[in-house]
Amino acid sequence: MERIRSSEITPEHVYLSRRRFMRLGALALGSMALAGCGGQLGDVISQRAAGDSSRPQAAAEDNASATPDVKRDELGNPANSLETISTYNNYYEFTEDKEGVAQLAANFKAEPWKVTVSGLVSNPRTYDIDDLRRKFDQEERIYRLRCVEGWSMVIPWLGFPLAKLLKEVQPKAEAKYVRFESLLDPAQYPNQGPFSLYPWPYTEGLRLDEAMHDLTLMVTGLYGKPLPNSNGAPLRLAVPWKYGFKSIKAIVKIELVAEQPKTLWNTLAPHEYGFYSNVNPQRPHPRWSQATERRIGESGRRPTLMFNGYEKQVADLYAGMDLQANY
Ligand SMILES: Nc1nc2c(c(=O)[nH]1)N[C@H]1C(S)=C(S)[C@@H](COP(=O)(O)O)O[C@H]1N2
Ligand SMILES: [Mo]
Repeated sequence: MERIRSSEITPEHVYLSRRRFMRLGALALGSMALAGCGGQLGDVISQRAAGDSSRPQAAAEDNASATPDVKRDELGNPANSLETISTYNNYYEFTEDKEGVAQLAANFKAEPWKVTVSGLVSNPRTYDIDDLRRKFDQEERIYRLRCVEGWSMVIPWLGFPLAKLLKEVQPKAEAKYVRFESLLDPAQYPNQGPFSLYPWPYTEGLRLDEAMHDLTLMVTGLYGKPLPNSNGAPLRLAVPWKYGFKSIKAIVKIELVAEQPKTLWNTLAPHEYGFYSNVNPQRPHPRWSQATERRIGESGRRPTLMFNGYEKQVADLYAGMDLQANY
């Protein structure tokens, strides 16, 4: 199991913690909240200190890079292990603690499951997860996942291009965006309780041409097996050239719409999490640099690649667009 030092990343939810702190304000809670704050500031500082200088060393024991049959992405990067991929997760419906998700998700009810595809389409449909598995050939795609927090993994997903599903429902001419919605179920998700400050359900969105791009994958599994609950079973998205939060988990609704949809992170902190959120090493997050990342399983940091290394495939989508303004 890889060792993952939390001091090297700055969580997405710090903004929210700060807001919560300001809202609560109460003196009695002051010291507690400050302790949390200090820890997060410490994280930012140590991340800065880690800097760009340290070269990534050979992939760690976990990646089994010495093993000849290890799966690799098209750049030769070894995939992370199933163990690591399924036990280091961002899944805020359960908890903000990455290493706590898997346990809380152990009894999640991922079947039966239905997903509705509706909105500006000629042929709206509701699919059972088994329909999707049967109807569309499941292919393996080994993608890099780059979290906006500054860490990354290599994951052998199993799934099918979203474009195949969208073609079946036949988007109307007015459809310009796709809106995705995750499950809302406080009985299953401890962090969807009455005191949660998140605007649940988790929502995301893509422009229609992004959604139709061949790299955009509807994911039903990984390492050739059904998707672990902690990775968003039974159905999630993988959009490898965008920051990880765009790859929404536990999808129950897909809607074709005319206007750019609101999304959870963009609603919470629009200056930090733009609608596009394409991986861009030249555009720092307001609270940290995006120039480098830590590949889980490696020591040191590696340079972050434009569009997460998928520039050749996707740059055309953004021809003529100001990528600093449209972040
Ligand atoms: N529904 C939902 N989808 C989500 C999230 C979440 O909290 N809830 N977290 C996002 C973030 S921030 C990341 S980095 C990836 C992590 O995916 P993984 O745990 O499979 O690596 O899922 C994304 N999809
Ligand atoms: Mo993330």
